[in-house]
Amino acid sequence: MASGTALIYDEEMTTHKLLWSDPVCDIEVPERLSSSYDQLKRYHLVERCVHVPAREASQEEILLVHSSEHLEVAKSTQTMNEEELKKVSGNYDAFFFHPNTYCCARLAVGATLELVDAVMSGKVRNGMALVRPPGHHSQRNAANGFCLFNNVAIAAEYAKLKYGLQRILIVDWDVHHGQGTQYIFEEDPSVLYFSWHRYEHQEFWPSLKESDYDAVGLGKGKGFNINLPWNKVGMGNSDYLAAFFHVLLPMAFEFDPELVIVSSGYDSGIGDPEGQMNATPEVFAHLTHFVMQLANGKLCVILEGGYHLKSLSESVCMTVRTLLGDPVPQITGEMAPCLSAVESIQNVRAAHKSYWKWLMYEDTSFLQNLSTKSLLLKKANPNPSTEHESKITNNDETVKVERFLELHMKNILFPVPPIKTATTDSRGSVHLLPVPVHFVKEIDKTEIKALVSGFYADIVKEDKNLLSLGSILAILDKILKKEVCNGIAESPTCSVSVAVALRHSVRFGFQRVLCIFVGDMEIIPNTEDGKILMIHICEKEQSGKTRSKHYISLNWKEDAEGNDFFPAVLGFILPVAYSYQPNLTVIAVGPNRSLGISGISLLFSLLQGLAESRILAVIKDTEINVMQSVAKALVGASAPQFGVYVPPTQEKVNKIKILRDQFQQEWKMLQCSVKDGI
Ligand code: X5A
Ligand code: ZN
Repeated sequence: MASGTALIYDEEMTTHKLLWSDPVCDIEVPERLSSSYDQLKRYHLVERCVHVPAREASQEEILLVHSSEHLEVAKSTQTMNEEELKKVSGNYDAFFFHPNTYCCARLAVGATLELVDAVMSGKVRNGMALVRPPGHHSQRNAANGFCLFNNVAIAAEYAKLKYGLQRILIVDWDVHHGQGTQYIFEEDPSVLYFSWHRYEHQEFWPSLKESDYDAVGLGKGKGFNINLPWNKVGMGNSDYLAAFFHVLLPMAFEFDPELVIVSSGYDSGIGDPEGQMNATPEVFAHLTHFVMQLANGKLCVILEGGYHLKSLSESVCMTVRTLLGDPVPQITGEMAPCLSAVESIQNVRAAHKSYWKWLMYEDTSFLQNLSTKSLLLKKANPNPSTEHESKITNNDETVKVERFLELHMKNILFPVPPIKTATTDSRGSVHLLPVPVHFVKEIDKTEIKALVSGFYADIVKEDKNLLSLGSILAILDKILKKEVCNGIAESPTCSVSVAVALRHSVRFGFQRVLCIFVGDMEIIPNTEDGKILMIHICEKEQSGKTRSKHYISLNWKEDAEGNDFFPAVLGFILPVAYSYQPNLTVIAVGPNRSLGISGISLLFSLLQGLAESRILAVIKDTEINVMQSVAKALVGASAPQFGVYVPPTQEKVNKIKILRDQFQQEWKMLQCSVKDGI
């Protein structure tokens, strides 16, 4: 199993620069690369990565995507004087040539291909390439939008050719539409292209009709082009996460890529003069964490845009930290997507209904009114920023964001524990893990009795229970003290142990603990004070439970043929969990569980995005066959194993829809359509 994270950076790519005055192009500066790299050094991330040298791509490699005419023009600029350079540059929409541009662009492509090789050969698990010029606007025969060669598109063609790949996912989280990439793969079903972008009803550059949600691909490629247009500026963390939960991730898991390439622009982050969005750097840790769950972790992240140097470099660091497997920082801000975002999400889901199995039962009866609706919204709201408070327009704002980020990053950075996972040393299976695991010494009996005094006193009378409680509390203490990130314990009395652990966490001072029960268990703790949110996944209908937003019963039996749990986790559990923002997640696996190992692994892998990745796993002693998989998911040492994707039945899709309707007022990240009067 591949491990390690590659980092590709070559100072040579800072030599490409604008030689004359051009207010459109002057934000694409060499410092974008050097300041990102400096910040990576400051966080000691460079030394933790595997250095992979860049190389110049060959002409044949560039011709995988581009015409020979385009290549020849680019080549000819090497010997031009400033006046000639300016003239050729003028042939394109937003591009500038420097005598060294051709060399840099070949290095940018070559760096991207080297990263693909490092990941595909298993030399590393994943990696990032810091490149200039960027690529995603570049087309077969034209430079465009600061891009000369389409680095990511060439990499996808290269991976298909060299490694025989049949399914590649390109995630373009740059704030601009990668129309170049769309054109290149429009008819190609082997490349799934996802892009969100500032659109403002076609007002924003490049102002193309084909950037809208109804451009789904052509011919055989129908359904493999996903456009999520943002019709307002100021989109933030919750809008981006909602887009992942309700659009990208379900499609991506159904597509089941063999490799993921990210067109990683950070102009979608706060402070960027182009994007004017509000997402803070830590959101990129979450986005990265999610795409790491695909393609067995094979992930190449390639820099595209990003023009606010501080925002850019902090976001790059967030991405690289996450690639390295560090805990995911807590997301900040109110967790509710804005109305305009929900409208866009609803539209793209409707547009793709006939191409994706998980969407086939979507209700699209609202569709006939859609276009008029958009027009009405547009007219009624001529100022695109009215829904969002902050809009960054000038230099003052840029400096303000710099100061904000300086403080903000101090608040969200936390020491990384040297050891990620704690367990007790009673079970052989966990010892097989290839990474350091902290073996916790059990707390002595009098100490436990003191800890649980006052509640559940009768339970601790039995010696066996006492011992198991002791180990759980010992592990929990390590998590609470941030000595470890997560932990696993087995228990003969699962629900009681969890009850004690929850109590203990709340007494420690946690305001919100998310508790997921898998299996038939009696659920002891009360949830009235809102400090605990329970999600109970079980086969049998749980009757007699009070209807409370803090107790949710999800009746689900995983399909025997494979994993059909994806839509439930992405479309329900994660949105609820992200709305809640827990300080700790406790996952208990008990008897008669209706989820198989693949469903449970999925749960553990994806919930690590919450609570700074703090998870306590309590496994009933009869279920220890899931231990190994849970431990693997928690230490993050191996690729995620979620089993074969099986589309959910109509009954199951309806189940999610009913729950969503029931809870979306309370847990707002569930919202993915506007028709129910939100
Ligand atoms: C790579 C990228 C933006 C071009 C904007 C032109 N290009 N107005 O972010
Ligand atoms: Zn961009």
